[in-house]
Amino acid sequence: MNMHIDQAKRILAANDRGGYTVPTDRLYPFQWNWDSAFVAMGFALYDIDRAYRELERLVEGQWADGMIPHIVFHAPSETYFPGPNVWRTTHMIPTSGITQPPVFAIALRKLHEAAAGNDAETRTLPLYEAALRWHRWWYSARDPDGTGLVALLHPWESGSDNSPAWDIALARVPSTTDTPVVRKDTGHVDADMRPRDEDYRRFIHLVDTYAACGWDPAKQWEKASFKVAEIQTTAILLKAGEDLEHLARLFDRTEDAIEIAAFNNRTRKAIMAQWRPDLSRFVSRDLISGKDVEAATQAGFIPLLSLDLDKQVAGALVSEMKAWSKDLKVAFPTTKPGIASWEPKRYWRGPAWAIINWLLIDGLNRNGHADVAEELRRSTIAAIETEGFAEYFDPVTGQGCGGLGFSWTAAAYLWLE
Ligand code: 9YW
Repeated sequence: MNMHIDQAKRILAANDRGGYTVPTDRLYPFQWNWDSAFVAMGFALYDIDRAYRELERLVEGQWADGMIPHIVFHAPSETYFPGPNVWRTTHMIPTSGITQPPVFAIALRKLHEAAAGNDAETRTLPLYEAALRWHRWWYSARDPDGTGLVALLHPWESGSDNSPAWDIALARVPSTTDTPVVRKDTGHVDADMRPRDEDYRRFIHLVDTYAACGWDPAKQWEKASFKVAEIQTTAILLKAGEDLEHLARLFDRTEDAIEIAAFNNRTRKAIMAQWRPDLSRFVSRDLISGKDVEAATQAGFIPLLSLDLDKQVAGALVSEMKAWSKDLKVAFPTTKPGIASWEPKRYWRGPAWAIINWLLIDGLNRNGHADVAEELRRSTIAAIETEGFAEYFDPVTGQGCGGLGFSWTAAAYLWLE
């Protein structure tokens, strides 16, 4: 048996805090939203009960308005900033006040299929209901004008915190804060690999602003100094929406299925309208300036995951992906190599991430590029087998960076191996 599989399972077991999995010890000591969705898919390969538990525990944090927060603070810890006292939310179990990419329903369908019969439906249904409420929240709170693209009010919601995609939009956010910024992350990981202090001050400025709105979505929408209709999140929402629609039909929830299909159709068209042939990528839209976000990041390729693109568009995306990956030890870079904002070790400004690769691999397979998908799969597996289950990888040297013993890297390994 492949010893790395054993190791991946051991990491997931070691990061278990009682039915939920922390991304890694100390650096991220709580339950994170999209991490748990990936982790649940990993568990689904060998422990379906534990896979369901992961999503069930995440849903304990779901708000009355349907939002599933980006962090659920099940148990106190002093090793992370910002903790519950900074977020000032009012949910029964302390949570953050923002959300994260909705991978949840993608995971749920996989769990349901892995559970195959038995009590699968009983276990899946409450989670299906939670997912549907969350998707409704996305469309009402984050697309009040019905454009089909959903907006983020905080870079943390993208899961790609300090991506160059935010440089212009985030520069408008004041770097003053009411809350002292007492970072803990740079005590765990080399500061060169992390977002800068200035980024953190702006991140916390936004948290202060939204806390002052009492976390009311309409008030936040009005007060937000950061508002980006985001292509990666929207593309994930559409794939999750397809999987949710599939489950709705399976459970004979015809009205739900019609409602979800309408979300999906609107979003499909809206994403297509963000295709930019001159860039060979899809782009986000900055809702404050009204301009395209042209920064060259991985986000522009994620629509492969949820659209059946015509040959020409898929071909252009793939050629662009190949150009970015040329000369790299580990694909796929989160920023185009060589441009001014490219920093191969600094978090979301260049490094390769196993979970992003997972989404891209699924998207490439969907769009008839199985050969490129296979190359990316091998590159991801090789990086992990060489360097271990690091948070992410320097694409130039292959070095494993950030936190170690990382849960979603372990889950990605199990899934891709
Ligand atoms: C933070 C846990 C999370 C991920 C995000 C990643 C980082 C930092 O770590 O967020 O303080 O929330 O950017 O995608 O979910 O792994």
